[in-house]
Amino acid sequence: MVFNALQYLESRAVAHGAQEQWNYIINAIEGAGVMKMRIAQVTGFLGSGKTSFLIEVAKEMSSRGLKVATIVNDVGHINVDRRCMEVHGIHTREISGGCICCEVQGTLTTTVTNIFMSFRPDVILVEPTGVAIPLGLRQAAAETVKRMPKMLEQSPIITFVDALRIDRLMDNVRRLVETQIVEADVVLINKVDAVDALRLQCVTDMVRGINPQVRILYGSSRTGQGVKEVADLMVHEKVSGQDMTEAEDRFDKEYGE
Ligand SMILES: Nc1nc2c(ncn2[C@@H]2O[C@H](COP(=O)(O)OP(=O)(O)O)[C@@H](O)[C@H]2O)c(=O)[nH]1
Ligand SMILES: [Mg+2]
Repeated sequence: MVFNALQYLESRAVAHGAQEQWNYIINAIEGAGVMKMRIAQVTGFLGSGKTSFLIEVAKEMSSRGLKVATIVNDVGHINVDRRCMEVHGIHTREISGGCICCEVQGTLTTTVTNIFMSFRPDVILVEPTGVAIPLGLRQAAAETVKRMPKMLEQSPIITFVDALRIDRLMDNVRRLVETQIVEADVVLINKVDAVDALRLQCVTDMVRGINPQVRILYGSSRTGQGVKEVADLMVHEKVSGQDMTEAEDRFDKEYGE
């Protein structure tokens, strides 16, 4: 509703040659602290604890008076994640038929726009399939933001690393796990309740070996560790603007013909 009205007013302003005045008004609204809706995406292999953690993050945000919605994306048939989220009273939409980081990138824009129009949350949490890579997610969200730049903003992309299973994953799907870590804005080493200090150090070293600069957080949906930090980061920080060209070149080199 608000968006429709703003879009209409902008078109009228442009038609009357008043774009400059319009920009002034919009800047004033933004300056007054009206928060843009956040698109906050995570990635990480199936089972790394994304859904469990996002439920806690959504609860934390709600307790701060923020309105939260989620988008879950599944290539499979029955979306368990959607049910999990809805059981906790979280407004959830589903994207199926492929991964939003590649095959159905455009669907993200439509889904985000629909949620924005109907529910107007402060934050949309996006859980893609376990094989999504940050570059594709960043591109998909960038396309969406481009449609409504005054209304939307992209939060940093968080890659979940399962402290319990990372070794096994490195044996079986090394390239995917490495790409998810290399392209992340932030890595969340998850399920720290279930590992000891030595193990945690090993996992941290492994992540650092793959991406020496990346910011690392530690999390557990069981103890609540990291939940507040992640909520803060999703609400207040912007996507790092990692050089997409560099990532795209690397992608072409690794996956191209
Ligand atoms: N020990 C432990 N197990 C967790 C934690 N979070 C999730 N799990 C378990 O990991 C499994 C996968 O969790 P889920 O949230 O569905 O992962 P997703 O596939 O990444 O969404 C489930 O069996 C959860 O109970 C955690 O913080 N600690
Ligand atoms: Mg899940």
